Amino acid sequence: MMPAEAILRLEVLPASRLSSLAADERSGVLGGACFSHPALPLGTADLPLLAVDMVLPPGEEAICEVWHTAEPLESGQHGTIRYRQGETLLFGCVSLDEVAGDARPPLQATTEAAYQSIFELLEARGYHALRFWNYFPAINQESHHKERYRQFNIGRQDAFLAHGRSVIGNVPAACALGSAGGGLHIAFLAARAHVTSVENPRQVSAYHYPSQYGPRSPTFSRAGLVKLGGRDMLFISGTASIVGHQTLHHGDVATQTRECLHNIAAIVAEANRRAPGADFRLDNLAYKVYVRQPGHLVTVRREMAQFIGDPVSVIYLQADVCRADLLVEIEASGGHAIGPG
Ligand code: 3EB
Repeated sequence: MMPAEAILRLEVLPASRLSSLAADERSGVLGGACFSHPALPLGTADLPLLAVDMVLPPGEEAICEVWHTAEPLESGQHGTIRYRQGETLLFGCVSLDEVAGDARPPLQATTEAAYQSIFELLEARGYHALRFWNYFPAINQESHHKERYRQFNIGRQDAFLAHGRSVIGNVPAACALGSAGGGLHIAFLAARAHVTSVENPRQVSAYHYPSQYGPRSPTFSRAGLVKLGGRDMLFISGTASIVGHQTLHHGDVATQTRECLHNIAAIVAEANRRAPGADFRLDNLAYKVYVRQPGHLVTVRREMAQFIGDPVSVIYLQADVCRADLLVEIEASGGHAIGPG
């Protein structure tokens, strides 16, 4: 008998293979994101695939993260959001130019509008946000007397507040990285299931960061835990070399990488405590690693191998991280199937 297709599967594949996905494979694609420099015209308007301008390691091809599901799917559009939904899962993406409409910085206004529109969609269809991926250029640059990451945080939090959502506690997992160009890009995964936020006992919750990091704390949890198709799945937010609320190991990428991995290990332990049957382990997660300086890649790869061994899936990208003193950020997910179908 053929094994039943998993309710959620992550496949990492070269962008060049996207166009040759067979019709039966395409029908099961929930959505995803492709990374290349410059961003590729994907020619997949029927699927919510985000095209992000991000630099890959030397010699590496444009790469896509594609989420597949066994659920029958339908595509749709809500304003500028492209999405695809099944009975229990929804994936959406939106790419917007930053436009000034009023006195607010354009990035802040665009972020708030994008999140408001996403929340409208999720509320109308009864899905809970599980994981957001946020990408926009010049994340550490200042404009309108404020760092752009801080502008983003204000816009995001205002959208949560406008929709009567809590900005502490049960908030979605996320990451926010600097892209090499383009506008504001957001992808999100949502489920018709209860989502549990997981925090890291080694870190102050990001939504409680003190105001020295910005007038509004970032609205994200350290991880989201959800049970889908009888399986526990874990979505770990972008994780950096932060203990308490402080950046550790300034200028030392090897130690920062190890601190990231200690933090991920702590989140995994916390998730296993909440979902005792799950058995999340560092070596059965799929990783995405964002390295600020291309010259640090060799060191980060070595530290990853030393700490984890041979993880089932890793993507390396070059991106600016949301604090100028952070050299590396690592995200991960597990519990879903990983690899080609
Ligand atoms: C940190 O822990 C590092 O603003 O959505 C990690 C994950 C970070 C998500 C976000 C930011 C975000 O504060 C930065």
